[in-house]
Amino acid sequence: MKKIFIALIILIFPGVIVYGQVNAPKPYGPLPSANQLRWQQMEYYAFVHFSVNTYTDMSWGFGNEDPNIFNPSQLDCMQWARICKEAGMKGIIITAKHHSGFCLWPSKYTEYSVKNCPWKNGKGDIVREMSDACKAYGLKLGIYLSPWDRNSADYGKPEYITYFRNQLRELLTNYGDIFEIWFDGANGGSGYYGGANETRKIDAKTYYDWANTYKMIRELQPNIVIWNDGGDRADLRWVGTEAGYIGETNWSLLNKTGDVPEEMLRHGVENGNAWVPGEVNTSIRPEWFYHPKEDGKVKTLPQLMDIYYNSVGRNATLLMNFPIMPNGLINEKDEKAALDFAHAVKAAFAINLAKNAPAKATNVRSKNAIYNASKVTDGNKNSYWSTDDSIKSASITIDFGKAVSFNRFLVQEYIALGQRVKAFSIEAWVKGEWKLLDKQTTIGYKRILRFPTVSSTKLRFTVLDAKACPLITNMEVYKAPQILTPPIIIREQSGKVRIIPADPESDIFYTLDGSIPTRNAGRYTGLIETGNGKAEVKAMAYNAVTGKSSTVTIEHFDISKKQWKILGTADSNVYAIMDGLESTSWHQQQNTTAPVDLIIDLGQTEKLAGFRYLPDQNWWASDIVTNYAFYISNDNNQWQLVASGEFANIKNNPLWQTNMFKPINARYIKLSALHNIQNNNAAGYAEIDIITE
Ligand code: FUL
Repeated sequence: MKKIFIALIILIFPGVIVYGQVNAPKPYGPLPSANQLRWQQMEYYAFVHFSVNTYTDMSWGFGNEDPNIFNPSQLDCMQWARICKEAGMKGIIITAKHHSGFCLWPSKYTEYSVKNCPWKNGKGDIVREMSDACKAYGLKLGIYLSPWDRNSADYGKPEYITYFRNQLRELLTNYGDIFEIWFDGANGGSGYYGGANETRKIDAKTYYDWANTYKMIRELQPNIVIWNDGGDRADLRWVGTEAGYIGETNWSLLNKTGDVPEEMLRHGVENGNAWVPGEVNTSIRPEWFYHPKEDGKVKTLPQLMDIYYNSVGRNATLLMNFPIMPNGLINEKDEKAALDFAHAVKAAFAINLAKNAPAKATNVRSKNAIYNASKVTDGNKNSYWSTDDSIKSASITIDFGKAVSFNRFLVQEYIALGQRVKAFSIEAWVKGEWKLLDKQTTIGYKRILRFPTVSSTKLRFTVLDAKACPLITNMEVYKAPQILTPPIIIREQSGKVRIIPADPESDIFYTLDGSIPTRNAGRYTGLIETGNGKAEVKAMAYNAVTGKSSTVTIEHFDISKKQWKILGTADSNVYAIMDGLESTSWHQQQNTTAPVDLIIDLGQTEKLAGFRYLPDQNWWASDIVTNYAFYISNDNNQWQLVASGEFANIKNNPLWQTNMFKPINARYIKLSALHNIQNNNAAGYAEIDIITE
């Protein structure tokens, strides 16, 4: 009886029973583990870097830092967790031990930890406080335990591996669930090593015996994912850069064994035999640890948005670092940047124009409704559109029912059954034909495309090529507001003014008469002639669609440098110091002993009242002048000293230095570099300027 009933059902509803159950797509290639899937869905989480080197302004501790310097007066892990939560992050990875070897928890196995520092009289435990704060804010906790330990006397010997595992056991046993463990690849260099003060080299491939360490980790924390740069293949991969992006083509695959050159870190390996997805790690400032000189270098909103699209939007997760200040808090500028970023992401993805929109596909697996096109707009992460096994190229058309404007497209594969799509395109129906908006390669867990705003009634998504029948679980369409960041205004040596917009889609309006620019002001279309005199330029970005304007950028420029000549060098690169661009610099040859002179012929006599110096703006910049003498002349022969002194705090804060003096007529100027930060005979400059009366 039962058999007859089933046969009847099959006859009446062939799609549902025969194909729906029997003909489900098979997994293809390596698959993510449940832990990797859960991790990927976190999308965005934080790093916090804090150690003894926070107090010495160093990137890496040497291992000999006195624990007495570690004394945060306001340490508050709740503040860190609150900011991360408000910023939309899902977890925090803390540097329980960085390369210095100093432990933020009172490890039983070393004296080099919080138990021997003044903070809380040695009774504190930052990992505990972090764990409690994460619980309070519903965040997951991750641990960074540096395999390289520049404090340990045993580093390099087998005993160290026991020590390392003992520490791991403490961290993975006493602080609740740990979602990710982070093993940095840096190791085997100079260090304190218990007083040996030497260089120790290890064989990273064999020394740590990762296989047994991994076994222990998985026993202690079955839900963890392991990140390991340089060791045995773990669950996640580095992406080859700390600048905040992964390749546009991004396979979540590598090979189980073998070296992983940068190319593979960035793009994965199309036919790799292991699932090893990418994690984009970057810092909200240039460096990982806190340095006061970076207070003016917190990443801007447009930079952070680019990082988002180039990480989460390219099938990776985003691990964003907050350096903790010596007082134990996240700096307010970093907080503001992270919250502004979160608001901008929220605003970009506020209204999904494709939600529940009717969709049609050129092929549906076995013509079965459970795989049809509507599955990509139903908001259900467990349903997906798929094609017949033989079909590796097919389209879906989403019909908005009316003209809508959009500039973002989000698409997701059902990766539980493998990453499949090799190439795809999107088109908009414009004036009776399909207009190509973008053509890309991989999708994976999530891919987001940005393109200029288009108005259309329909969108067509086409899988152009796939490893096996595509499984697409989600598509979303948005109209993201423009990011109206104020433009940058520079004056080139020619005297012409250049305005650089933060967002190429916005219009720029400017004034030269001191008035506030409105959209009735001059529209910037290219270099602006401003003559040779002083100039005051005000500019703002304007969005014609929303009618919104950015704040106004105001720049006051002194006389143009058109006639200036730098004397005493044949190096054509020297004019980088008057090109208006802060990112370019010029460094004098080190073939003289200090003072190192920079002599400029202004081309005509000017009434000088001061000068300005901007040192090289690169993070590892050298040749920054700390002590100077400034001379003027009318004949390039007789020189008169008009100012001398020190550029206070220039090392920590390498900003524009301005020095005024009693106005005086002169045609030639000489900036004499007496000392630089590294105490040798070099002098470098990003920009030089004068102030006339
Ligand atoms: C790097 C380390 O050497 C840095 O200090 C930092 O911890 C970063 C996240 O990883 O390789």
